[in-house]
Amino acid sequence: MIFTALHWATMPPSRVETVNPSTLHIAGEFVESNLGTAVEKDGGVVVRLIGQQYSFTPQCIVVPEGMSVTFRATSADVIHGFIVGKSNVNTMLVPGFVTTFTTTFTEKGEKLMPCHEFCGAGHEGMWGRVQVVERNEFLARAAASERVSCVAQ
Ligand SMILES: [Cu+2]
Repeated sequence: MIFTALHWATMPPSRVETVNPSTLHIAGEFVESNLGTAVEKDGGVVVRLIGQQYSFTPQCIVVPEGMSVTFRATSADVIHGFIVGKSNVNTMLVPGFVTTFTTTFTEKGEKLMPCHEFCGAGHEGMWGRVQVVERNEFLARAAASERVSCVAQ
C-alpha cells in the first residue's frame, strides 16, 4: 500500500485499471504478441509494453512524429520507472496496475528509455530505446504489420 500511495503522489490519478501480473504473459492485453506499437481501430496510436527485472519488452519502440501516442504499460514484478529522454514521458510501472500516458513526440530521432526507479541488482542495465519516425513512414509500417517495433534493428 505504501507503494500505491507513492504512485499516486507522483502521477495524476486519471483512472485505475488493474491487471494480474502473474498472468501477463499468458493471457490478456499484455501477451507478447500484443506488445509494441499499434494503430487501433479508432485510429489512435497505442504502445503496449511491460517492464520486468531487468528489461523492457519490447526493448525498442517505434512511434510517429507529431501524432498523439498513448502508452499502456505495466510491470511483471516490482515497481519500475519509465522515462523517455527529451520528452515529457515520466511515470512508473506498477505491478497490478496499467499505467497510461499520452504524449506527442515533436522531433524525429532516437531517445533513450531508462528505468529510473531502483528495481534491484540489474537496474543500471535496464533501458530501452524509442525511435521517433516520420508520420508517413510510421503509418506505412503500421499498415504492413499489426505491431510495430524496432527490436531487430
Ligand atoms: Cu527497473
